[in-house]
Amino acid sequence: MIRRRTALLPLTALLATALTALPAPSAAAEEAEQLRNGTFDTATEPWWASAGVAAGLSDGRLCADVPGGTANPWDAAVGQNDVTLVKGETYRFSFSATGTPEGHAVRAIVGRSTAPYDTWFEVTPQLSVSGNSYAYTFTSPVDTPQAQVAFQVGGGAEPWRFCMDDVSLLGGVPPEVYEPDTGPRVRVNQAGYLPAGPKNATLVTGATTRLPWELKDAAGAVVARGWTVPRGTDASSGQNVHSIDFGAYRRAGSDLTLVADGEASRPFGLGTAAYRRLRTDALKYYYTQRSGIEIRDDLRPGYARPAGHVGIAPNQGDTAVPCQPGVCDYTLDVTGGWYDAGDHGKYVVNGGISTWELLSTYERAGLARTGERAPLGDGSLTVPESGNKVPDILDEARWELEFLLKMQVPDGQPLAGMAHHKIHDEQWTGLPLMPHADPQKRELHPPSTAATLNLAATAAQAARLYKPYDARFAAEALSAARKAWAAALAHPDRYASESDGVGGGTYADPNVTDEFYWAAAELYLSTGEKQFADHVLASPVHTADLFGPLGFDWARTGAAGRLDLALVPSGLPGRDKVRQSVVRGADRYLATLRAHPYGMPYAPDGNAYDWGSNHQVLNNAVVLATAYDLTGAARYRDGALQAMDYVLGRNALNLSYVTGYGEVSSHNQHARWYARQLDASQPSPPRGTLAGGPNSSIQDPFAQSRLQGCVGQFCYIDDIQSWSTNEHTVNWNAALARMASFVADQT
Ligand code: 9MR
Repeated sequence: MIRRRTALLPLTALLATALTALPAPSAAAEEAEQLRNGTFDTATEPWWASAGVAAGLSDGRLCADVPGGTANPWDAAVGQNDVTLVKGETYRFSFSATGTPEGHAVRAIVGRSTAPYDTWFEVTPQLSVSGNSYAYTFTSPVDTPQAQVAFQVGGGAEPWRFCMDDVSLLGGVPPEVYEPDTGPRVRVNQAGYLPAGPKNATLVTGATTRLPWELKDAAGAVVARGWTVPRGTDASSGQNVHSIDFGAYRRAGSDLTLVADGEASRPFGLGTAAYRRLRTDALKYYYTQRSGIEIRDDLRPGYARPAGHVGIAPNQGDTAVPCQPGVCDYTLDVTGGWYDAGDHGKYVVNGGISTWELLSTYERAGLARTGERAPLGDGSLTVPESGNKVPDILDEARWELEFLLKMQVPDGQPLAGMAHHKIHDEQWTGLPLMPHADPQKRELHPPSTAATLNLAATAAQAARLYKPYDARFAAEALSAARKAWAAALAHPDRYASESDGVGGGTYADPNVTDEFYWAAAELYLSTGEKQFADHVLASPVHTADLFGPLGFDWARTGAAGRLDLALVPSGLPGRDKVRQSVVRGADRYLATLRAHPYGMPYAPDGNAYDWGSNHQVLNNAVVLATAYDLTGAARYRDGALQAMDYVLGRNALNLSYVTGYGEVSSHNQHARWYARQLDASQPSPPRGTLAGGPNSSIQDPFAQSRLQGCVGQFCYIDDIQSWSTNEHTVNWNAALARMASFVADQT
């Protein structure tokens, strides 16, 4: 819900939400129109129309006859160039428009008028024949004299007519204040609690002394009661809060509510079924992310689509992908794998940690006292390979592994054995865009040491896990891992460039000591060879504290090695110390969680929430879960379970960050092919898709225009344009899958 600054601010005094942290409106810049001739009284100049679009003056408006049969919105457009934008200045972009016949939408953008055509603001409103006025506010992330305002009208099968008038881009306006609709002030895990597990909630209130609470069943009868515990001001939200512990109530049920301070929470259940479903859904997410294969409607109703990037026009790949100019003179078939996120890129760094976390979900299930492999087994995920007698989770991970192997530089080429860092489009594409409809040139980017070690680590891990099912594949993976390891040793400092971020993400990581450690650990666990044990024992990472506030992720992979060395049996000298280090890390996360009124094992320095913070919370929970697996001490299991509460609704926004779980959940994640917010014919992301979550750096213009000055948990918006707070990715969902599997195993 978006309201203007003049809106009443109910409860703000006591909620002390992000609003109070907003900077005072800057000494108002003069409001100034940036567009020329937006009224079309006598002419259409200096507006342009793209080839094939007949545009002209009509009743004091600009009207354009749009041809049918184009593929993408930007294939037909009208616009104006040479617009100046000032970084940090807020603009009101407004226009009126009609579309004839009914049913068309326009993609209105403010972006760069030259390559790489960055888009700084975009909206895609539905048009009507009778006409509407539209107005939006955004803050420019750049200084440039070369912006354009464009109305993209392509992508339709049939010709239609677009008319517009009163087009304005007014600079110097006050930023718009976004006030999230956070619903009832009692915050619970909306997906539910385990009957035998901990049950905690958070109350947002102005009260500073304890208040009574009641737990009500579906019929409204009070089944438990108690007192809140005042916790003061929570740094992660700026709110005054109390915590509620109703763990003594253990009867399974649905539609319970927790009532305190005159407010009833969103409904929740006490049961185990939701977590068994979540384990499956979080893993099923990967099939619809697959590249190079048709997605079947019988397997994922509503998500069918043609195979992406298999060399059928307008796709240009991925069957024979060249390098970026000057990088290599061969092409590679790199079909397959998972698309990384909402984009069509495929990245070895990030594919690696994602594959590891799925493989480790399976590996843990076979090693831990509460682990169960059957729910991950053949037929569990309804993928095309179901029925092949191989656990479905391994079939899914293999889809990515095969791609990772294809990214290895072939024998006889310079840097043979290394892995290309990534493959993606030459330019960023707009939204929505189905994978098979992506017309961009695809390119291989230079090999990197980090990618090579991601390949070595995951292929080595695969070698031990696939052996019972496919000895040939296991052997092939191991030899690729060895080759990659040798290549990384020979080229230990080839880093992906921080500036190689056009058309895809950089995933640049200037420190690969941790990747060396992780790869050596996996190679050791699969081969038992001394050379790898020696590397592990000599690495500074082996004794470093890896369990800091932010936790582990695609760039900080030491923990992947450490957790596996702790969990997977081996003869590593000093293995007890390794296990103790994980338990010590878990103790730290437990202390964080207990001090946190929202009960989460995440309190980043300076309250600076990281990109993808939801998965950082979950990865910290993985450390707690592993400590439980290692020690059997219930406090670690309970800590891991509590971390899930945060992700599933016990948070400042009162929102479940997992699509389809809880009464109110994220469902507009930044996505090119689950883009329902932009195109009603597309689906929302599938059930079990995790949103990235609060990100204090709010890198995208949409978030910048809505969330300036946000505090911690409030740096999030469930809008498809907010790629820095609301994307979905294969690595984030892997953390969700691993935790969902752990929780389901506790039933
Ligand atoms: O999550 C990634 C974040 O940690 C990085 O800082 C950023 C820049 O490399 O990229 C993020 O990942 C994005 C990737 O680059 C491209 N696909 C979508 C990913 C999620 O936004």
